[in-house]
Amino acid sequence: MLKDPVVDCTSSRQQLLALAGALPRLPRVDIYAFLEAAKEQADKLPEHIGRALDEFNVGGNQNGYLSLKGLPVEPDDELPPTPTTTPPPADRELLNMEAMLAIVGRRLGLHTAYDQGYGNRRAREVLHELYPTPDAHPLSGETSSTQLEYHSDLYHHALQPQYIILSCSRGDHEGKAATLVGSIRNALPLLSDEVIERLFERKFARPVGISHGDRIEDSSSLAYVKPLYGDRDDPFLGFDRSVLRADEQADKEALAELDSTLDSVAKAVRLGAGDLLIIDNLRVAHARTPFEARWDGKDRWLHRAYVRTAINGQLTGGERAGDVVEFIARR
Ligand SMILES: O=C(O)CCC(=O)C(=O)O
Ligand SMILES: [Fe+2]
Repeated sequence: MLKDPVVDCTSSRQQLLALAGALPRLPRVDIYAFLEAAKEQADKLPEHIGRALDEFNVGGNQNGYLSLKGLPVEPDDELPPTPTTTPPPADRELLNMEAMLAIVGRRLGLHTAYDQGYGNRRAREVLHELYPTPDAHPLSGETSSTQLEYHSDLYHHALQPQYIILSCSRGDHEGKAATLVGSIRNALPLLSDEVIERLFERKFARPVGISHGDRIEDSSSLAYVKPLYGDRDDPFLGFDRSVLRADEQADKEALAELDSTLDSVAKAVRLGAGDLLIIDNLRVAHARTPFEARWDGKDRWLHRAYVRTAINGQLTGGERAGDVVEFIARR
């Protein structure tokens, strides 16, 4: 039976605040120490939350995400204005939803920063911020008025992280922004055998210099990805509607069918203040619908981190939460 992928945390508010209160106040000053402290608190999570995370961590679920609601976000007037530049200053005090991102992530695995292959400084941070900007690159999470198309994060990296965690300090004003999660477990039965075969066998070029949140578009360096890989009956997925290159007509059609099928099965998650979303980045592609930014200091504000687990060769021993992984192109 399909379990409801939503965990209501409202009743655990005080306990969660106590866990957050035990973390260092300045997370960015010593990220290793911060995430080590988060690990200690992760072991003390309220039972029903810890159990839901542990179960999800064993083999995921059908829809490819788990959402936590009712986490102890600050009252809106106690939050700083939504940022307009990143990364935040190293002396910015810990926010409750950053604490939740850290503690939940440490229950699941190791927070990790990724060099994306072209010197993007922001990518080397472990704790990311997502907020709309007026002149956002069309493929970046800083967009607002346009749809952010289906993609997996860092699928061109050989050590692609299993989880993307998004936690929300502020939702968008109108509650319109939806994160769409299209699970390969739901899409696979709807794809033709011929398309599945092609998506397993063909390698598609992915220019390394194009990334969400970066403006450098050097296409001289390429990674190669198979959109489906692993277990034929329960495959992993690595996909980007906007960026993967196909020359042959049949390849283009296979990618288009994958895209529309993921969209047809996608679930919409609207992140509001106090919500946290764990995306199984190896089994889904995600997108975000357009919304209206007002640039009034109260725009949508998410915190994000990537988490590695022992799945699919991501860890070989000796890794720590807080590491920065150098770029290794998928081939
Ligand atoms: O804003 C969202 O809900 C998702 C953003 C995203 O997918 C990204 O930044 O890569
Ligand atoms: Fe993304």
